[in-house]
Amino acid sequence: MDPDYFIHLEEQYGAHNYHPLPVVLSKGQGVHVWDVEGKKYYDFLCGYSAVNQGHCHPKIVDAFVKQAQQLTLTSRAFYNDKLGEFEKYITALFGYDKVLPMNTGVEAVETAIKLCRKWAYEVKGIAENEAVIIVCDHNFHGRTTTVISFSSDEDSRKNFGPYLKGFVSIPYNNIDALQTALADKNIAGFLVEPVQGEAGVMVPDEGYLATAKKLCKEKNVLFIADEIQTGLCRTGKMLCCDHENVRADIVLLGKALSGGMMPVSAVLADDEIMMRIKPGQHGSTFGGNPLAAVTAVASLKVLQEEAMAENALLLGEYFRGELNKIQNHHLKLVRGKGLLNAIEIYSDGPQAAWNLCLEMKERGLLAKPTHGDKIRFAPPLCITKEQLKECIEIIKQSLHVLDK
Ligand code: IF1
Repeated sequence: MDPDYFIHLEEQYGAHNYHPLPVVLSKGQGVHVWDVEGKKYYDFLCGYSAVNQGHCHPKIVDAFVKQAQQLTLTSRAFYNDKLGEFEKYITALFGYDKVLPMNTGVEAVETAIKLCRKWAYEVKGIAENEAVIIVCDHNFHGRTTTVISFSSDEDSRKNFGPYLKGFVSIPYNNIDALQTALADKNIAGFLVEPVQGEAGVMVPDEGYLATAKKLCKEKNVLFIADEIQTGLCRTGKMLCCDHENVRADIVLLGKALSGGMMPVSAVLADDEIMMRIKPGQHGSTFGGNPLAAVTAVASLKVLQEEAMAENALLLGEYFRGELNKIQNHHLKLVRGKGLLNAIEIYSDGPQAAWNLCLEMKERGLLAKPTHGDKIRFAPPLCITKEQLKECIEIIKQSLHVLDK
């Protein structure tokens, strides 16, 4: 099939809210995707870390299909025979009293904001409507109007006002700035990405998360870890916070929680926080549906059965080591944690990174720039060392395109 036919359809009939790389995909399996002309690629974007387990993982697909033929949605007006099993499984796995199931990642973020505020008023005793949540500059937590209210990215927020109050933004990876912000008695929570993904895979200093959690505890402020992109083995541990043995007060999961099958997100917290929400005070039509519950359990089991965190840790170190050996004057730096990595290139504009991605596409590897001169590399966590070696060679050979 002619890829231009499909591109035209999206151009003609779809909102132009993305600028995709010119490739039309029709099949995915493991670390690979195929375009409509049958060309095979390594997927190094991986659904923005929603396909950690690999595309169409057979065990997840089987669980999904079996449940899809049984019962997909009951709403929470009734109980079903799959939600409780999922809730028991995930709370035991992560060590929290309760889970609140939602759908998209940003719904989990919104849920955490509501939980944090309710806890602030009803437990901490902050005056109603006065709660403030600390966020970090260059954050990405989703695209609802609440969440873009505290974005520092003009593209994400311009002309979407008026913006929601109750947030203060501080520099990321800056303990002094956090300590200063925590002096405000109305601070209810600190919402942070353990590694800033969209900002270009910004890895904080060793100890940042642990110190931040300690300072929050001292001030009775909730530490809210957005692990929607960094969680589920992506950075080499089940949760990125595990690298520093930090137990967040609220943990947000999404993306790979369903192995890329469907939107499934979850908010984990203990009873003191979670039980502040009473019946009828929060929810969503699809939140906690049996299809999502079954798919999430299968997705979490695959991550553990196939030791994907260990693989991400080892191969991430190998990947950064090999990229750092590449002698190319265009390559400014490599950074990352586990298999969440990015390169920064020297360039006089975003075109260079785009051209590099086009060249890698021609050579069989799909990746996309984030914020101009950075390219994120996040393959499925089932990738082998041999496959990664091949991909490193593709990246290395593609860099010449920057010489033009
Ligand atoms: C897009 C990237 C962006 C996230 C974190 C919450 C959410 C995300 C840490 C919201 C979503 C996605 C959104 C997608 C591109 C991608 C992304 F960093 F992963 F690359 F945008 F920054 N917290 N990230 O990363 O989850 O509601 O999307 O399920 O909007 O273009 P969502």
